[in-house]
Amino acid sequence: MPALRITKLPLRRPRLPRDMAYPPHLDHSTQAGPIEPRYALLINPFYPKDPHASFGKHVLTPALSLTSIAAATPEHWKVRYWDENLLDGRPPYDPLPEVVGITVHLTFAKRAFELAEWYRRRGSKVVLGGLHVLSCPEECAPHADSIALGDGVVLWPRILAGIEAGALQPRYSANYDSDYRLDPPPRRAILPRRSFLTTTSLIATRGCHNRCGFCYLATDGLRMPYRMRDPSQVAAEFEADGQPYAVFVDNNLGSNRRYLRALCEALRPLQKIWSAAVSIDVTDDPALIRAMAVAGCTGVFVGFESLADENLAAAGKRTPKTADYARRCRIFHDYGIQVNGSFVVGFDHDRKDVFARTAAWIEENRLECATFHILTPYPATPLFRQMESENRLLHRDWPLYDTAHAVFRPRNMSPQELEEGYAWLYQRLFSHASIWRRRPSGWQAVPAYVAMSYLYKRSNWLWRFLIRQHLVHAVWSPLVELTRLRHVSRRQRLSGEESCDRSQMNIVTAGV
Ligand code: B12
Ligand code: SF4
Repeated sequence: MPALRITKLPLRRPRLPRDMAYPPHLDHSTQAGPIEPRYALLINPFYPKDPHASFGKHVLTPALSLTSIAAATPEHWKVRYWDENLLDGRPPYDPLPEVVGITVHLTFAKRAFELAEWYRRRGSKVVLGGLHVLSCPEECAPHADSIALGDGVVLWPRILAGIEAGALQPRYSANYDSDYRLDPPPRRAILPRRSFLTTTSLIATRGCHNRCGFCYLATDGLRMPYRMRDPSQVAAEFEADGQPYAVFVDNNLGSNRRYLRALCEALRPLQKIWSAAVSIDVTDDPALIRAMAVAGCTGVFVGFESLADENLAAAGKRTPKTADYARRCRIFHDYGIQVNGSFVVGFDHDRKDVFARTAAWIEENRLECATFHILTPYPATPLFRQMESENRLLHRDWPLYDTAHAVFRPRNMSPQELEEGYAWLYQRLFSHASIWRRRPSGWQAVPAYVAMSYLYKRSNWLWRFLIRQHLVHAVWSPLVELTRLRHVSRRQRLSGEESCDRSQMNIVTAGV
């Protein structure tokens, strides 16, 4: 492993443009229009962007929360989607919607509450739903006319019926144990297509076979049994959205291998490409990795979390030994699938050398992309309770629980050292030297790899402009289409016994 020292790069604090740091102003003197009955406005609130990471990450693919509840909206309701992160200004208010549905995560809960107050004062009914409402209902309830705990696809029609009848309840709850196959396909037609690399966020499964103590799936009160949609439904949705590239937002598409194999069979005839999050144990079965590649998988987002077995054991993650991770990455690479590794820093067994060791490992194994997170105890998870009982939480300032800030006292370094190490990791991995070190082995693939890397990792100044001008899709399109064409032309070879080089995949593998 190359000897990388954290001091090799001078730490820079990148500039964060104002509209990436703060939400649009909500003027309290603004006169709103009249209330339009049976009009529902669905809002994804603004959250500040991490200047160390790529701004492009936030416009790869939309979350499915709002399009899923839009699909469950009765036909006599008009639905509009508004994502504040697309930098188009504040959400619309003329006419005023009869109901405003807001999705809430802890990092943007404060903004969600501000929006809720603004609309409620003017007479709209406000409904809050999403992960943070489930983990902190008592905190959210005072800010809404109604809160939705759990599956919005089940709850939203009930909520709208309550509004129509003038009998809206303050709280609605639903488990996630409905038959997933009966859910309508998310309503992607309400999305602004020019604003995302692809609007085809797909979800095939719900839940995960693991229960890591730091994961949101371990939240108290969240019961998410493993559920699957029919592979043919998923393929039909992919086809219907008309985009060449899809991103699976499943927690772990590899949780059930038999299912993944069937899904690959259904996706294969589409001649399209896709990426997905999987856990590394999926490589137990190399034939399945080949099936994924043949079905159009160009990239996987892998939650390695840590390169130390002790950390993974303490978090309760069932996973192969970390010493075997490199071999397993090669299996993806051998089938032309690029790897975006997700790493968490700040575990109890992490010392100050964790940053340099992680960077060296990523470079040695030529991971095309990597995403870093500071360990973050999400409220109502086992990790949160542990930190609380050990008196290690520094505060409960939720906007800083964004995995870019140290919100607890780490065991073997100071919070400041943890934040600096995290910043260093991004700086290192986004550096010219590191991008070059991780280039694909086949020279034909290098120009497109370099183009992708520079666009994604070194162009934050450009991303702001592209987002504001609605040029995100246009800029990615040629790279996506080139990747798809190369991939399709190589499938013949992929479906044979031999593996292939890494030269056909060049678009970034989306992941959080
Ligand atoms: C797509 C995605 C993204 C996208 C888009 C994010 C966005 N806000 O628009 C991108 C890549 C930009 C992204 C970025 C980040 N993400 Co993200 N992301 C996801 C992912 C993979 C899928 C979300 C999704 O579509 N789920 C499927 C939908 C259908 O489920 P749902 O959102 O829960 O919605 C259902 C219910 O909650 C409810 N509901 C939701 N909203 C509403 C609203 C109303 C009115 C009603 C009635 C019901 C309702 O109904 C829906 C249907 O049942 C999830 C993991 C996952 N699989 O959920 C992580 C996840 C949400 N992300 C997470 C994180 C940490 C981040 C980042 C902070 C990471 C980082 N440091 O960069 C950033 C920043 C974003 C932020 N501040 O929130 C965490 C959140 C943890 C937590 N407890 O808050 C998750 C859970 C991943 C994880 N395993 O830890 N992310
Ligand atoms: S493997 Fe990933 S999705 Fe599954 S519980 Fe662990 S962190 Fe969550």
